[in-house]
Amino acid sequence: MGEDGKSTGGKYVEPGGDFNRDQNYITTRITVDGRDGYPVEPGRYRLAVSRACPWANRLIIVRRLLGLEDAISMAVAGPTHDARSWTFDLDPDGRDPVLGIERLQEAYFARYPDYPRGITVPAIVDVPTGQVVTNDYAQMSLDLSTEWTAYHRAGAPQLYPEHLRAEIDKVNAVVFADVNNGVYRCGFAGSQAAYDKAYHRLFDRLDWLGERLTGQRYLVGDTITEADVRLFTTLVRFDPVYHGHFKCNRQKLSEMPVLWAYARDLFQTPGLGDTIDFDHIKRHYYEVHRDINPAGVVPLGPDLSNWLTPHDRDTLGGRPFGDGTPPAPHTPLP
Ligand SMILES: N[C@@H](CCC(=O)N[C@@H](CS)C(=O)NCC(=O)O)C(=O)O
Repeated sequence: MGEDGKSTGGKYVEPGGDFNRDQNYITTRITVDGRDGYPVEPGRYRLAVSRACPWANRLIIVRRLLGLEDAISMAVAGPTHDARSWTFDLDPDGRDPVLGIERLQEAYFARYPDYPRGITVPAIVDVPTGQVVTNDYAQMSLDLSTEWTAYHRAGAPQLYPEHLRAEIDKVNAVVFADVNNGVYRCGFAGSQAAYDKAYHRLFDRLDWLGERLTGQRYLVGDTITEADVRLFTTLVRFDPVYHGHFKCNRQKLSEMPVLWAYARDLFQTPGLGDTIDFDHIKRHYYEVHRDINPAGVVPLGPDLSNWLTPHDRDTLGGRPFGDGTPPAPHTPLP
């Protein structure tokens, strides 16, 4: 929270100009044994997201790939927000129909009346009490894979298989630092030196990822894992937002052949591309970040029809869902 009570989403710029992300989360976990007071229980929890947000997008994808739609319902906030953060303005009367609230802030304050940090998505809310359980997005998606197994659909893929966890964790750590958060570090840099450093760090890592993905279809092993989901939600925002708005402009994604084909392959895989709403994505960043885009003008481009062009990544082998199956077509999200 900023000094004026404005939610900052846990972001601030240090005196030297470096962007810093507040990584203190509500770390309560929903587990099979309920050790934090919140046992896995179908129908009890509601996942609050915005389709604009890359961190929330991961949860939307993982929930869908694992077939947890009936076990965990979803509240979808609109793409933009004001100083008090996310609102349920897509719902007919501006209220989430299950939680009965207009703002996600209400669920945070129900748990912690003086909650001092950003009101962020994704968050999981305990429906009976209306309280936020967790906003720890990284742990949340791993827990959907490992704690909610009893409610996975038949044919759900293994997104965090035990034998690959160490490697997935390693890749996730560098992808978070240099790419997922790296684009923000470029966009919110408060000095030339901080921007230069962030830019090189981002593109060096993208080069590294491009090399890694030249001979293999997915980041770890031969199936889609949590690591691919995390990289995908940043890549899909690259050309419409990060290239311009965040000045990540050495190349567009569509000018980096390997990463571009990799991203298109994932985009065209059921459960990934069908969660993407480019309009929400663009409106969120360009309208909300008035500090770096004061007029709030949303660019009309780029032309995004290129996402559906052939990628030829299947020639590398790989089995997107391993021994599992793709998710069924879904009801479109709001
Ligand atoms: N809380 C996480 C990720 C979630 C996050 O930053 N979500 C953004 C949207 S992409 C948000 O909810 N911002 C709310 C705000 O700025 O008020 C973090 O900051 O590392």
